[in-house]
Amino acid sequence: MIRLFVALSLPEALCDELSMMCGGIPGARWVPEENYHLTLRFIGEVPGWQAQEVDDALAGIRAPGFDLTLRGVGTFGKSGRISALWVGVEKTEPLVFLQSKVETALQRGGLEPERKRFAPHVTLARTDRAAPEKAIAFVQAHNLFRAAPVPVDGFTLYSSRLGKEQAVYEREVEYGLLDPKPAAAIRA
Ligand code: 2AM
Repeated sequence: MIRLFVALSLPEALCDELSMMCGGIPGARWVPEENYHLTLRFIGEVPGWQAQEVDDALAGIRAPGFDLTLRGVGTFGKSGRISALWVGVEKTEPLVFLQSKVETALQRGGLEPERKRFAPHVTLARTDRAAPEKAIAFVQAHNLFRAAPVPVDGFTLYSSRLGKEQAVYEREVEYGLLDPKPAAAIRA
């Protein structure tokens, strides 16, 4: 069995920028910079034969590249507990288009439909062992964060091995996106 997910990796300079924000919350488990990513679809544990079908399905995707903009900071959690801190992502049309292509391809590859709504984010920390006030203060301090847009020209099938402290992610396969439409073609 292999644990898989489909995600966008982020350029190193952007990861550096994100990691510079991190720190100052006792008990938080910060995601190591090399693990930052934007999940398009969590797949979970599948047998080897199905991983092959997933790969075949993803390889058939045709979608244009686009610019990705990270902005804002938020939390996941419920009933007064905050489980994660993340940086938000502008939910643009080409990003949603790619995510829906991935979803359709994976269903064709035999996976059950994803029930959760797509909420694009980059997780910075797990905070279930931290004081919620500290996580809230972090959000208030960084809420105006906005990164320069970065070009996205592909997406990645990652495997994940759960470690004691942090998961170990491996880039298994990279898939290219089509050249984005030139501005002149969009105006025409
Ligand atoms: P998260 O960062 O919001 O926790 C690899 O585990 C990636 O898949 C993570 O980015 C994680 O999102 C995402 N993911 C989505 N659903 C998941 C699940 N049920 N279990 C583990 N990871 C999940």
